[in-house]
Amino acid sequence: MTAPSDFTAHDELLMRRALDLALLGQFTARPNPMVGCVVADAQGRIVGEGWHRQYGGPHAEVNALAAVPPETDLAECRVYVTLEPCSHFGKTPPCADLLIARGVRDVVVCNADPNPLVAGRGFTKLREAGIRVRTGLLEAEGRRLNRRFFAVQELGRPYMILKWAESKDGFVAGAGGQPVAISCPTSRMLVHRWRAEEQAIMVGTRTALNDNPQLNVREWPGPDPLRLVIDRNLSLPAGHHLLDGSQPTVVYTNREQPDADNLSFVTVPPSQDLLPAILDDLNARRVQSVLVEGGPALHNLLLQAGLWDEIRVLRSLHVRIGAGGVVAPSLNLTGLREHRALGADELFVFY
Ligand code: AOF
Ligand code: ZN
Repeated sequence: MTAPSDFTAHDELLMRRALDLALLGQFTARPNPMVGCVVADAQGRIVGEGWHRQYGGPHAEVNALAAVPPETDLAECRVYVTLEPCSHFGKTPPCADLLIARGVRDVVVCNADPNPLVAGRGFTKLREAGIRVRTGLLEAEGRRLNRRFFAVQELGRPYMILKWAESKDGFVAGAGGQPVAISCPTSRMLVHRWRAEEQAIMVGTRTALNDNPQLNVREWPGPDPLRLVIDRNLSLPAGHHLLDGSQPTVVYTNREQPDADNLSFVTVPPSQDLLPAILDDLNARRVQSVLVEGGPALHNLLLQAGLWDEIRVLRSLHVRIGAGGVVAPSLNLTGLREHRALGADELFVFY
């Protein structure tokens, strides 16, 4: 990694632009990482930029270099790219080779690529060609942007986000699991945005039974997530939203049940641990992130297993449920990264 003092404010400004571009691939690049690239001339002016738009399509560097006017002398330019240029032949040829062939002499990067097919080889290729390569600019921002990709590459499982809404007095539902409207309309919209941002959304049996949730995205633009529900004994009644085939849904069960349209049943024998089996299945489906919407039994299970990366709690400022309600998971955590008012709620984010 390059010392932070080696980068100027101008470098940082241009790398922020590259990160902004990367985000434009949010829904289309996965399971590839989001990557942005900016080419600046000797005066530091942007002469070309691009991002990885589509899984299987050209990488950010290819698009950025294609946007540079042909008369530009790339040897005088600096290339800012948010991820280490790749060194392998995947669905596309190596970006490191392209940068070398086009005569680039100066490259700045946020993050090394954890993909074992690359993992430093991109840097080596560039340096062996005599290119100045510096890395680590806005490293934390780059990791946060691609936290789902990094989780899969480094932890071998999807990025897990636990989310719940709790009343002012710390309950998530009324007595016997009776659903209670806790969140304000602004929070509800935000939750739909969160659903669109993750590839899958998961609930446990009790929440599925009590709430009959649709787990789709209605209050925000964006794709519907894959729905995941744990239902060991196949207790969800026909006619339940999660079984309606309206969007792809996976049921994890101890029983055997044939798949139907948009509905697949994954049998996990009772002798087998459920969570590892679910993670294996999600890896096989190349799911990079899961928003776990409850209930507290599932949240507590994941908390105890250490299977979480981020926790988002919406706490009402006004709604009280009173003794007898379903108690919210208890958190004894450091790492509160965000705490703010959100309409009639407060949002707490831990990671
Ligand atoms: C880059 N620039 O914009 C991206 C990179 O199958 P492929 O050829 O698309 O390669 C996918 C892998 O390439 C992906 O897992 C990651 O390691 C890297 N992504 N690399 O130089 C890019 N998206
Ligand atoms: Zn590449």
